[in-house]
Order: sequence, then C-alpha cells, then structure tokens
Amino acid sequence: MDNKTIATVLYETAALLEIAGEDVFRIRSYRNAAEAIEGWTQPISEIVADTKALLAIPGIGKGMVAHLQELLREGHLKIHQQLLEKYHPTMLDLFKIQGLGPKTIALIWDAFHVSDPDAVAQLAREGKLRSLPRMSEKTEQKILKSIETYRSIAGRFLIDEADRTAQRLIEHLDGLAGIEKITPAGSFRRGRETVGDLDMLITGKCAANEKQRAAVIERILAFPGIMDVLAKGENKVSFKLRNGMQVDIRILPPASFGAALLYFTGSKSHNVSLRQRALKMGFTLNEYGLSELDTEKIVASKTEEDIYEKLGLAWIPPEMRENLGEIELAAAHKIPHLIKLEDIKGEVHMHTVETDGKNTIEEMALAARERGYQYIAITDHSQNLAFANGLDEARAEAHIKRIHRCNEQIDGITILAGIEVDILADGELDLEDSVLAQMDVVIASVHSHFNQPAEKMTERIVRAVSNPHVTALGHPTGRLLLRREPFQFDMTAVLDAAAKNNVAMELNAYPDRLDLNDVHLRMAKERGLKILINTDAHHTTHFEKLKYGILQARRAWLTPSDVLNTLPREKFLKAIVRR
Ligand code: DGT
Ligand code: CA
Ligand code: CA
Ligand code: ZN
Repeated sequence: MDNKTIATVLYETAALLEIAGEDVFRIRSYRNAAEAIEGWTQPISEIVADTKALLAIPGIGKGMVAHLQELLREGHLKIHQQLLEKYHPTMLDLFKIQGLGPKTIALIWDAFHVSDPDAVAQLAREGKLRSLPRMSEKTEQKILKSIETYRSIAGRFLIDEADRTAQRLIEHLDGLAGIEKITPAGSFRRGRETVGDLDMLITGKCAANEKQRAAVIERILAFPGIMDVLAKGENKVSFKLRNGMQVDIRILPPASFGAALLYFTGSKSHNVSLRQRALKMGFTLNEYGLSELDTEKIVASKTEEDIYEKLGLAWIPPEMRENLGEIELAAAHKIPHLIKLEDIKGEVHMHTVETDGKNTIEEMALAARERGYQYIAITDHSQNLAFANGLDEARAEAHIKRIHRCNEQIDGITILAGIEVDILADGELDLEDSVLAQMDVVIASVHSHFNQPAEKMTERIVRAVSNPHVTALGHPTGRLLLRREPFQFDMTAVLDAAAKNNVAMELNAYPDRLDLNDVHLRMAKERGLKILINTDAHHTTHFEKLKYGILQARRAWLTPSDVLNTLPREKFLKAIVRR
C-alpha cells in the first residue's frame, strides 16, 4: 500500500467521523496524520514495523501508529470500514462534490438519511434542501450544478495515475511463462488527458496454453488493490481497483495481436472509418484481423503496420487516431513527423526553494543536465503569490545574481534567469518592467481572480501578452483537470494577440494541467504561434512528467519545429530574445 492510499483512507475516516459528529480533536488527528503521510517521501510500508520511526513523523501519535500497523497488516482499517457500513460507501462520492462540506452532508444525512449524489440531486430538485438550516433556493441550485460537474468528471482518472497502474501491472506480471508482451491500449495509448478505464493487452504463447493462461489469470487476480472483479472469462479479466479505476485485460494469441491492438486502441470513430475503408476495398476488419469479404481469408492480423498497409495507409501514431483527418493523411503518406520526448533540449518554467519549489537552483540544474538538457530557466513566483513566498523586486534581483553565479559554477548546462510573473487582475504584471528587463525568460501566468467575466479576462490576458518583456503565457486556461474548470475568456483573441506580439504559448505538461490542450494547441499552430513545453517542475523528479505533455503535443499533430524548446542552445537563445 503506497502513502497516497494510506492518506486517502485516513482522510476518508476523518470526513466520516465529522459526519458522525465526533470530537474535533479526534477528527483532526486523522487529518493531520493524512497530511503528514501524503508529504512523507519514505514509504510508510517500509517503516511500519519501526514504531519509533513512525512516531518521528510529525502529526503521528501512538494511537495513529496502531492504526497504521493495522492498515498495513490487514489491508483495511476497522473504524473506516464500520463508518462506511453505517453511511454506505456512496458517502465518499458526496465528499467529492464541490461546495458540499462534511457539515452540509451531515445535515442532509440527519434529516433525510440520504448519502449518494443522485438522491441529493433529487432532494434539491424537489426543493427539500432549502428547509435545512443555512440553506436556500440559491444553495440548492449551486449544489445541483456541482453534482452535474461531478458527474462529468467522476470515474475519469489523470493520465499519470493510469500510467502508474499500467506500470505496476506490468511489473506484477513480470516473468510469467508464456507472456511475450503486455501493452496498454484504449484512451491511455492514445494519450488522452484523462482515462475512463485502463485497457491492457497481453500476448504470447499463454493465449493458447491452458495451464499458462490459468496461471496468468490467477496472478492478475492477485494484483494488489483489486476491490471488485467485474468479469472473468477464458481470456478476459475486468476489475475495479480501490481508487475506483476499472482495468480491462485481454489475453490474445500473437497471430491476431495487431488486429486486437488496433481495435482496442480506438478511438471508436477512427475504427469505424477504418472499417468503412476496408469494406470499400473488399475487406472486413475486426479484432481478429483484416479478411477478404468473399473468401473470409485473413490477409493481415499480426501487426498494426500490416493492417494499415493492406488498407493502403501509412501506420498512424495512436495519438492521432481520433478521426480528425489522419486517415486521409495516411492515405497520402503524409503523416507528419510528430514531436518526440528526445526532441526537447531544455525547459524554461521551474521553481526552487526560493519560492514554492522543493530543490535548489543547483539541484534543478544538475537533474536537468542528467536528463541531457542543454539549458533551463529558473522561473520562481512573483510577490502576488504570497502563499508561495513570491519574489518582490529586491528578492528577484538577488535571485538573478544567484542564478548567474550558479550558471558560472556548473558546466555542461546553461542556466537562464527567469520569472513566472503573475498577471494581476487588470492585466498589469506583478513586477516592475526594469526588473523584468533583466530576465532571460518571462512566463506570465494568471494565478488569481479566476472568476472575472470573460470579457474582462480576455482584456486582462491580451494586455499581459502585449507587455514586451513577456516570453510566454503560462498554463493559459488555468484549468486543473478533474478539479477546476478553465477560466472563461476568448481564446481566439488571446492567440491572435500573442501571435502579433511574438509571445509563445506554454503547454504545461504537469498531468493536472496539460494546458494548452490538444484542441487549443492546434488553434495556436494554425496562427503560427510557437509552443514551449514545460513541466513547471517544483521538484527534480517532476521532469519525468514531460512525457504527458509530449503526448498532448502529438495529439495536436505538433512537429519539432512547432516547439521552441526543441531548438539547440544557441538557436533557442536567439529565438527568445525579446522585441
Ligand atoms: P475511455 O476508457 O473512456 O477513456 O476511452 P477508450 O477509448 O479507452 O474506450 P473504451 O475503454 O470503452 O474502449 C477501448 C477501445 O476499444 C476503444 O477506444 C475502441 C474499442 N471499442 C470498445 N467498444 C467498441 C465498440 O463498441 N465499437 C468499436 N468499434 N470499438 C470499440
Ligand atoms: Ca479505456
Ligand atoms: Ca475499456
Ligand atoms: Zn503557475
């Protein structure tokens, strides 16, 4: 059990205790422990036998140590289970609805004994919630809207979470007899920003060998974290994990692997178009292969390349398979050379301990050099972001000096001085122009006043990108996937203004953001705008997340020449010199 899962159980226990009207100190002890464990870098599972080491974690007392030991020994916590039984597990869904805090949920529970989103929505529609203390018709409407938003995101998962699950599964099945390869398919393989369920394909001799296949299925069912087995057949297993993610696994013979991979990668509409094309050419296409209509003879099935080729098409990268014109391009053999991870030569948006990052300039630089980067820019926050300890003019200037010094001391990488400057409510930037002028890279970002009317927000951002010191607009829509909607503004007007002012757009690769998204990236490319792909790293390990940004760039059909930080050092420095 990883720290995140442990923290989740403790958070849920705290929330359920609150519903039960328990003592505030008791509730707080669970919440404090959850917070501490979430931020603890060492796996609790490794130190669980060492009571002293557990007690050394701030916020963990003797009682909590016993709970942790029980949780890791039994795989669950008795009090957590009892509370879930009392209130029904759907209560956990209610906690995920914005604006519904434990106090309101407790009120609703006491009055109506209702504990799931559908039932609460029903009460709101019937006007029954307004009779409760501190509730009104307006709060009823708000709750209805929140439940709607919740439904549209519920059951989807961030791409990095799907990635971790896929990797864990591959490791879990490592070394079993008869497995040749394990390949993710579905929306995850297409690089979609969120994933509904995880589709995995296993191929090898085990598909035809009953004993091996049974062993593979048995091992799959022993995967840690399985809560519920949904289907178990000859060559298919579906299950739900404790975090709610569904995983569909299929076991396939190598002879039809290509056809199955093509089918289960989707998208559905890409598959439909391929099937129509096949029919016109006198073939049928299904998950077993491409076969001649009249003789039913299979003509291609082993690899995707074989099938595309028989259909007169170049192989299409999975990220492009959305039926948005990629089949026509493949027919003309004009599939672009999409950007790859290795094309990126540096990153220019990252934070250090000077504001809310976790590592020093030097540590970030060494990690970047280790990745093979030729350059980075350190871009800490500006003063408006007080909770992140943002820099005022004096600290920013001192920081520039530190960055320059570090650049002189470290060989093999160029460390540029930059800033992520806040775009204030009126579109002014948060630091004096005289300070911004000393920066090599200025990323301008909105971090406050998200709820301005669209017109005001558009004006605000247009004004910001018109400042001659700005290199790029950071995480332009401000969305947090599955948590916060993008703020409202006219994207077209902003892109046009950025194009006019030669300001680049960021593709923030952090998996919670992926901002700009694929659609907006395409709009930016159409206007000749350049993209900067950055992880917005707050820790040396965050550079690893760049791959999720690359997937979105590929979904937008971007090539290396669309992305500024594919340029080698000298060319990059020339490209970011400001007007
Ligand atoms: P998701 O899971 O909602 O993020 O999206 P997908 O694309 O992974 O969808 P999923 O898991 O329902 O199915 C995986 C792939 O299997 C899908 O992309 C195409 C294929 N597939 C599933 N059901 C059908 C179907 O009824 N017709 C066709 N043509 N393909 C299907
Ligand atoms: Ca899926
Ligand atoms: Ca599926
Ligand atoms: Zn930011």
